[in-house]
Amino acid sequence: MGRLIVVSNRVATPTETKGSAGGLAVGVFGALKDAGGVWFGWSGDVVSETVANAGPMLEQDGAVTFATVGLTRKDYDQYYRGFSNATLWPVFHYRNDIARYERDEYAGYRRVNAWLAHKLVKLLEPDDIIWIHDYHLIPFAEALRSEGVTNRIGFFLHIPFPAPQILLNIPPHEELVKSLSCYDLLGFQTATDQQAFHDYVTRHARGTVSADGIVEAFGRKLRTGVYRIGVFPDEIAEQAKRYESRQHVLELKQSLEGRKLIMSVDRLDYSKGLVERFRAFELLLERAPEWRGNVTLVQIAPPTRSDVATYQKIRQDLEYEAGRINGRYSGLDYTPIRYLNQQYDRWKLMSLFRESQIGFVTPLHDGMNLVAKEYVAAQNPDDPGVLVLSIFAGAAAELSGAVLVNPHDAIGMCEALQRALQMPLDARQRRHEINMAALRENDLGVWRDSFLRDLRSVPVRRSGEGGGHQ
Ligand code: ADQ
Repeated sequence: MGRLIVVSNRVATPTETKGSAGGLAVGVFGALKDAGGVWFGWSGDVVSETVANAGPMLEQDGAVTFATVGLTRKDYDQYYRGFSNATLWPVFHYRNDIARYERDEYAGYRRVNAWLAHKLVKLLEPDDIIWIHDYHLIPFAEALRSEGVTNRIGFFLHIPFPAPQILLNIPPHEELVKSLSCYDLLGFQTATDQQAFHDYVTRHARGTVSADGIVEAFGRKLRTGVYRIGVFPDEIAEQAKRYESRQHVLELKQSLEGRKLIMSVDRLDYSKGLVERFRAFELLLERAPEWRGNVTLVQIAPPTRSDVATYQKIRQDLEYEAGRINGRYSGLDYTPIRYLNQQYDRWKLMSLFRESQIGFVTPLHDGMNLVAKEYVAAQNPDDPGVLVLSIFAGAAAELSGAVLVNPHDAIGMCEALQRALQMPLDARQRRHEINMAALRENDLGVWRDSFLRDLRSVPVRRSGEGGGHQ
């Protein structure tokens, strides 16, 4: 079995993969440890051109090499802050209204992909398989192919793939899909995302799609599949239980004075539906006065990408909404919304989830949403909380025990909260069992292993076959 090469925009450090990191870093690292290999990507640092060109920096941990490079200010602005996060991210989350397109940023995006690929080539061995992650790196395989690399290369998209009409808003949409067709295997979070890609191929690229997901387009042939990312539910359950009587949980309990607790945890991102969520909670207090003073929403939302203008705006909007709602319904001893802009240790989050009666997860669009899965896994099976989940989270396709809501329907969300707050124990337990069974059937290991098995089974190219497997 050849080594595994993982490429992602950011590389978790060896320490992160062992401790507080989210499931993804742990899952990917597990595969790397098994096969041996390299995890390659951006270090997260902005550096001078000399330092950037001197990379990659190598750090060894057992059979895994962590290889990282810094980005220059220009590369960071064009590739990361620009095309990745001000064009691709909003459009792929159906927010054309706040997306921008700048030709020089797109050129920078392609240039950085080509530069990163060039850096990686030197670390490759002939029978390595290469797994590229996410929207920052769409042109990566094309860049590797143009350097003569014939290894198997797979790509997993962590975010939604938009319907063709939406994708057309990005002027070089065809080049992007052509770049995707240079992979041997394309993985999506849900069947809806895979279908959207197929629709683009048949309607806009004069390509064909067979029943087993094989796509032929741009003179290339590739495989597509659905690989739903998951968590390790039993590990989370164990962690949540182990930390349930720690100081932070006891303090929270004491401060709630018997009030019900609704928990929400997200990166501070406009795709997560935070403003709509606050308004639905406000509506609960407005329409059901018996809950005033008796239920608290804890929203944990650490800022991300804060140098992208649209992220500054969502932060201001939320601060305004939290202040307005708290001003309206607070008492001397009661604050309805506790809004915290902080990163928390994973184990702390899981134990807080276990303390709560509702997990309120309402993105407007989300590839999967691991918080929804973590919330379920962290519950006490003897007295589980209820997951109230947006139909626009990828996780909604699996978690049929959740109370599903449309985040654009404030009254519907308010009614769902009321229902969840009053749900009897036996109904909560039934829903929890259904959700846990779904998490166990499709855990993080299944996601990782099925993607890698499919990638390893792709026929090997002969040199000269740069384009796509035949
Ligand atoms: P994200 O948009 O980051 O991921 P999500 O799937 O919910 O969304 O993952 C967030 C992770 O960060 C979770 O593991 C969560 O516990 C952790 N986290 C969030 N807030 C935190 C905080 N305050 N402190 C500590 N940890 C925190 C992208 C896509 C998703 C897709 C994932 C994985 O947008 O749709 O599910 O990748 O593919």
